[in-house]
Order: sequence, then structure tokens, then C-alpha cells
Amino acid sequence: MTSLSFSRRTVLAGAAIAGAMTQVRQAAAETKAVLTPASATDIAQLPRQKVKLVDPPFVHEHEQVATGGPKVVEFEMTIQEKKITLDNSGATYWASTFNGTVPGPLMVVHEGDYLELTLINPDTNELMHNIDFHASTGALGGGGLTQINPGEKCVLRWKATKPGVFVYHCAPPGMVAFHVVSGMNGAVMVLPREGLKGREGEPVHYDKVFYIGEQDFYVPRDADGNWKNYDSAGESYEDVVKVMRTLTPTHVVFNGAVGALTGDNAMKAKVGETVAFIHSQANRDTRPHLIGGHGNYVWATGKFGNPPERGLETWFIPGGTAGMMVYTFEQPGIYAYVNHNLIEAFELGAAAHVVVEGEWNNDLMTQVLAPSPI
Ligand SMILES: [Cu+2]
Repeated sequence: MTSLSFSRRTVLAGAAIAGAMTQVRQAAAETKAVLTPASATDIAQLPRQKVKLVDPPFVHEHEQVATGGPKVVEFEMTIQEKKITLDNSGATYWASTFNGTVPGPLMVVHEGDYLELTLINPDTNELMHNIDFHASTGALGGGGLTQINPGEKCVLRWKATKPGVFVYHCAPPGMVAFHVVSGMNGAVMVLPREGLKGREGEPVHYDKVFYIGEQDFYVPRDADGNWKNYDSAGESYEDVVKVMRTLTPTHVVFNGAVGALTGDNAMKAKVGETVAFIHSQANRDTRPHLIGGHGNYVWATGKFGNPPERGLETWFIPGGTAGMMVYTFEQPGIYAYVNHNLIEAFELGAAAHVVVEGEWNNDLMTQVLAPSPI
């Protein structure tokens, strides 16, 4: 009888993905009933660590080389549907967010740890949400076990078996793309227990780490070409989907708005500091570039089981992927960190600044003649 009613619901939903999700959720629930008791005993012995998440581009404190054995790392995120301002031309958008930010916070664990997330959908929200962790295994990345309506919460635990940086995103049946381009995505970093390694096995250590989430937005305009405003995410849905289907974003931004990482909000570093930049794009391809610097170590597709590329000018991150670049700054000044589709960087918003303090190195660059009359 259950399968009959699920089939009927599938037909009514009219979306293939909804059917797939429902079946996986059911299958996952059955599997869980068989497997949970045995492994739960072992997991209950592990130490637990509660981590408070911080807003991007910052990342919660973490060890790069793990001390001790695997543990259960507990995180909590509250989903917030909220109207955000995208630029200073008056473009607003009803974003769906993990923990109130676009992107959601970066979570860091080590290979072999268990990530345990409490996900809360307050009743002030309007939509059903869930979470698909690309770093996890099974049940649509957890999407099939985390569908929560407003007023509900759930707890998902998964074992981090693949080292790397990985996207997570919301993926509710029938509305996956809308939720992802409404800002509901973030990233997880699963560090090797012994820390990062270069091509010859040399340790790669960073002094600081920034998390940049690139987001394409599709903001509807009215007949006069003005940005449209809405009272809720649900109300905006039909119009946004029409713009989405043009595949032409109105905004491509870092961390939720044009200028979110420039000027007073610029990232900061010092000459001699090694900085890791984690960059995710849950939907579209991107090609990060640090103007005036390089990618000393680049895991463009973000997976630490592969050797990093070295000394890159620009690297390619396919949509649905998080990547990582590590650079040691050698000169002071303002660096622009951009998507090197320069139309997306300078017309649509995908640009950030890194302000670097320190001593200028004349050997690396010298202005031999300042601009002067011929
Ligand atoms: Cu969602």
C-alpha cells in the first residue's frame, strides 16, 4: 500500500526528481533501521566536539593536522528565508540561506570524523528545505533524510571518507535549482588527518583561510525594466524561474552581494603570510584569478587525494564544485580576486579585494619610469 501511495504522490507532483527523492528517502529509512544499531554503539564511544559556525569569508577555528583519533563534530544551522540587497541599484532578492548568509558557513572536519548537523527550519519560513552534502555518501547526499517543513528540525550524521573541499546545498524535490540559486549552498572541508600535502609530499600549511561563495542570481524586472520586489520567497518563485531559464544571471557575486568583499569588507593579509582561498560555486562554472599573484598550490576541483597544481594564473572550478588555492603573499598592496570571466567580475559583481600589508620588494617589481610626458 505504501508503494502505491508513494507512486500516486509522484504522479501528482509531476516531477521526476520528486519521485526519485521519495523513493530514496524511503529506501534510506529502511537501510538505516538495519544498520544503525551496530554502528551507533561504536560511534557513541567517540569524543564529541561542538563547533560554533562563523559567517563567511571567515572560517571557524580548526586544527590543520589532527591530534587524536576520529570524533563526532557537531554543527547547527538555522535556515533563514530573508530579503537581501544585491547591489546599490536597488536589486533585492528573497534569498533562502543556511544560517542567514550567502554562502552558508564553511564546516571543517578531518577524514574519518563524523559530521553531525542539526538543521532547523523555523516556522517563520515558508518553504520546505533539506541539505545535500557532496562530501557524504548515500541518500542523495543526505537530501533524502533531511526534508524539513517550517517548524521542523532534523539531525543528520555522516562519515567523512573523502578528503577535499565540497559543496553542500539545498535540494528539495521539484525546486532544486530555485533553492540553489536563491543562495542556499555552502561548503565543507574534509582535511587529511596529517594535513595538506604538496606534490612531493611536503606539508602545506596556511596561516589563514577565507571562504568565498560565488552565487549567480536571477532577479526579475518589470515591464519598465525596473527590479521587481516581492513579499516572500514563494511569491517570487514563478518570476525567478522564468529568468533562470534564460541561463543569463543578472548578478554573479561573491558572498551574497556586489562589494561584499571589497573596500571595508576586503580580506586582509600580510607579506609572508600563506593564505588559503576556498571557492565554491554550486551552480555555474567559474575561473578564479588573483590579479597580481598566483595560485601556488591549487586543487581546482578541490579534492586532496589528487596532487595540487602549482604556480597557476587562473584555475577552473566546474559548477557544483568547491576548489582551493593556497598563496604566500610576496608584495604589499590591494589585490583583486576575481572570476576571470571579466564581464562577470566587473559588470555583474564577481570581484573581491585582498589588502596586503608589508614591505615592497623592488627585485620582484620596480617602476623604472613613472608615467611622464614622452
Ligand atoms: Cu531550501
